[in-house]
Amino acid sequence: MTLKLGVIGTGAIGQEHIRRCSKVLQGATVVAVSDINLEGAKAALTRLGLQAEVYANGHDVVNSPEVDAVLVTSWDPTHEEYTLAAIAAGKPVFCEKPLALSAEGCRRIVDAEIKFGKRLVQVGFMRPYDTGYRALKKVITDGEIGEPLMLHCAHRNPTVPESYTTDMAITNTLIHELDVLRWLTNDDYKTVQVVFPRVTSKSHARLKDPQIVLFETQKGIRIDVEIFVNCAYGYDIQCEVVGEEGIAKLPEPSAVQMRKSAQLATSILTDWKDRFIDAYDVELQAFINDVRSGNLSGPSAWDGYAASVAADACLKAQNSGAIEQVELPPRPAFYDKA
Ligand code: NAD
Ligand code: NAI
Ligand code: ISE
Repeated sequence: MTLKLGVIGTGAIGQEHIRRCSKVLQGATVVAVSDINLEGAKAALTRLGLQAEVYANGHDVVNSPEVDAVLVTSWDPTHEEYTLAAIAAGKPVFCEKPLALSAEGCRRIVDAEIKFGKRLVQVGFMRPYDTGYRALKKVITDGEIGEPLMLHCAHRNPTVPESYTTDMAITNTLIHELDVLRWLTNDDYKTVQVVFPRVTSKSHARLKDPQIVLFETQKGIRIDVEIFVNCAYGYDIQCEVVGEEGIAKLPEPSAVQMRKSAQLATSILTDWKDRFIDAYDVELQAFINDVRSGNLSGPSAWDGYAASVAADACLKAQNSGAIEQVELPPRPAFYDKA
């Protein structure tokens, strides 16, 4: 039976996910959408050549009898409300990152899901589905570089809009590393400090850019992540793991190398949509398949919560300048893998 999806939020990634669920992936169809920008939602469907019910309110999407499962792709501050509504309706929900704007908000989702008694939530952390990150994890778990000691990472966007502020470097951008590095190292964060270098002239008054975030993990691994969202030159994700016996680096996206005009050049992508296009396909196909078979297995509400606990500590560290503790409670047995 085809899974009927309702999508809340038809902006950049909402449109991408509607396109892939309708035209690329198997086993699903989009039957309803909503956006506070109603005309934008209608225009998106027209552009994609699709027909679906358009609702003015996201709760109408959740509660429509036509909708089997929900995708939340609206702005970050709306995620908690719609995810809680989907759980209340007993419907599976794929929620884009962050699951909520605070650990407290994520905890409300975790508690609601446990009370419901069955996993309903998958968080849109797509990097664990990326072939490069998967290959890097295999090198580590196969013991090829020995125990990891240090990680050097960078998360660079060419530019961000004026609405993007200093805290969003953590809650909207670093949140990907907060999830994927836990997964990669099979470890949890212990402390964090945020350091602000000289601000780029390409930023604005409400955004300190770049930032350097320094972690110590429970096992004693040291991690540095550079977040630089006005780096100008491209969309660039770096991750280098220094182990006891060698170094493993996240592969670069494949690109043709050119010798031309006395230069050796390889182009760099400029958009997250292209950098992780395959990972988004794989994560959403996994969600569709898991909902149809009745058991969700992707990034869980607990993973969303764990990332947000670390994010809250990063926000505190941004303001204090001090080394802050990351205190993650033990994981409930409910989230143990079957
Ligand atoms: P966007 O600004 O293009 O889209 C946001 C949409 O939300 C807009 O269409 C806006 O009208 C709508 N919206 C805002 N408030 C609303 C409300 N109250 N009710 C209904 N609709 C509302 O942003 P985007 O780039 O598509 O990002 C959307 C979400 O996806 C964000 O949470 C972002 O963090 C996440 N995202 C994830 C990735 C990823 O790599 N996983 C990439 C991009 C964005
Ligand atoms: P966007 O701003 O392009 O789109 C968001 C859309 O949601 C807008 O159209 C907005 O009108 C709509 N929206 C906001 N509140 C809403 C509400 N209450 N009900 C219905 N619609 C609402 O943003 P973008 O880039 O598409 O990001 C959307 C979400 O996806 C964000 O949470 C973001 O963090 C996440 N995201 C994830 C990415 C990833 O790599 N996993 C990449 C980009 C975004
Ligand atoms: C965006 O929302 C994403 O999730 C992208 O993957 C990230 O690189 C970017 O910084 C965010 O704004």
